Amino acid sequence: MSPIRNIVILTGAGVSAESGIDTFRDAGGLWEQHRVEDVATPEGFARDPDLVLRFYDMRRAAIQTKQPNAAHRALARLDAEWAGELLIVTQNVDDLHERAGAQRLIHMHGTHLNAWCTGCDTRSPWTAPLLDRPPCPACGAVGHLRPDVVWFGEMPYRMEEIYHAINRADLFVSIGTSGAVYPAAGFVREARAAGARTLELNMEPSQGSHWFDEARHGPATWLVPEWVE
Ligand code: BV8
Repeated sequence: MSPIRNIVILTGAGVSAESGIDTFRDAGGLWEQHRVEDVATPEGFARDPDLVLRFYDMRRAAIQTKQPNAAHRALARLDAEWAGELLIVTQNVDDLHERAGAQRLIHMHGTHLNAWCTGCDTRSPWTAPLLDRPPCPACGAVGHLRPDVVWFGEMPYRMEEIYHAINRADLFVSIGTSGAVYPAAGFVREARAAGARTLELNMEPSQGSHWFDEARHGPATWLVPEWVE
């Protein structure tokens, strides 16, 4: 078995579940009678901006009250100590990976930490509600701020860097994701094609479980520290 030098780790909502942040599909993915696919889309935003801004204001406020858990901390420790290449690609918009100390991190679906002004195309650090249409800190325009998250039909961030890392990986680990959303759900196949070994750590088999060389099922706060040690 060739030595492991380069690692890519994909995380999803399951890695933050034990911090008290709701996942998308465990609770049936329903929120105020809307599925995340309906709310997290440009069409949904155009149709009912208040509903979408309220959805994100609620989640941003909830995230601010949560703490990283043992899984985030174990990944941050691995990131700090791993001498080879390592990249954590998270689908999550919470900032628990960085608050646990992770550095080599990409938020492919954006982050709740910023607001994006579609007027001047600037992303600004943001913690307040967007529902009452505050002015953009950069250009002062009102009514152009949206959450800096990637909705369905929008291009995820930094895909070139992600595929570059996957193509160099010796090990690909998927943690706490249902494998329901692409392109993230396809990364395991890219990793296999690049010759990487693949491992799934999840509460239950994901939709792509059969693509993994190995799968361990249970809570992330047990599986991840055990795997990192
Ligand atoms: C794009 C916004 C192209 C931010 C999100 C048909 C076939 C294939 C693809 C498509 C298709 N039709 C449409 C598409 C594309 C679409 C897609 O994949 N749709 C799906 C529904 C079929 N994808 C897109 O549109 C993407 N963009 O393709 O662009 C393009 C190309 C060129 C130019 C322009 C565009 C964009 C996708 C991003 C959408 N945005 N969120 C936010 O609000 O957060 S997606 C949303 O779901 C979240 O961001 C999250 O990242 C994502 C996946 O959810 P998970 O993280 O996996 O969470 P989930 O609840 O599903 O699962 C949790 C898991 O954890 C479970 O397995 C559970 O068992 C486990 N778990 C729970 N507790 C624990 C645990 N595990 C361990 N321990 C625990 N304690």
